[in-house]
Amino acid sequence: MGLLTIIRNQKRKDKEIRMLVLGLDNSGKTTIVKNMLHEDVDIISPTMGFQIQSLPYKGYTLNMWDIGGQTSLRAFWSNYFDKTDVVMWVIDGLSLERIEESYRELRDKIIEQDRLVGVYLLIAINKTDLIPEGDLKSLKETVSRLLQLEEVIPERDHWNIELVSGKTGAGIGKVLDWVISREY
Ligand SMILES: Nc1nc2c(ncn2[C@@H]2O[C@H](COP(=O)(O)OP(=O)(O)OP(=O)(O)O)[C@@H](O)[C@H]2O)c(=O)[nH]1
Ligand SMILES: [Mg+2]
Repeated sequence: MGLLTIIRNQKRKDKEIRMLVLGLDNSGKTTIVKNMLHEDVDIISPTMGFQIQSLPYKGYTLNMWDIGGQTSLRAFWSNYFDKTDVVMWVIDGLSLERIEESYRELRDKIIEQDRLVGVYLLIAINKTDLIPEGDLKSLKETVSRLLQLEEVIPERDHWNIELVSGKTGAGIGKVLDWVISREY
């Protein structure tokens, strides 16, 4: 290994990314985080406050703030905004009747917040293990159409939408790779 490579690797090792995991209650935030940590995803209860989990991933340290999504807890989300690099917004792909509520909260509490300007946004459509394979493409298109992120966040490299399953781990690697490949 050349000196330059060693220095470069060292720099990457130091790289810490702060990611807030947000979204409505029951969308699967904690399940996704536990899956990322290779922990048991079968015994999970609603998050009443928040939990910080650290994941070493491909030379980065991803500090994930898993925050409770129940209505009464949403007023406290802004307490965690400082120094955020990425927001992962989790949507329950099974309960599309709550997509309007999810979109409203995403817009009001995240996208329109001055303190989050410039932060990367990853939309994770979760619970895809319970959705027929043939419906996934149109589900992603429907969510994309509803959120219209290209209008509110013109920088195309600043947001992304992925289909995931916190239960099976499908799509989780793609999410992590996208997160670490942004410019910080
Ligand atoms: N089948 C399936 N169930 C899931 C998946 N992700 C989460 N669940 C279930 O959905 C429920 C809620 O999951 P949580 O991870 O607690 O959701 P949360 O977003 O952290 O909820 P709060 O902490 O209340 O905000 C649990 O019963 C999970 O087992 C998934 O990918 N597939
Ligand atoms: Mg939770």
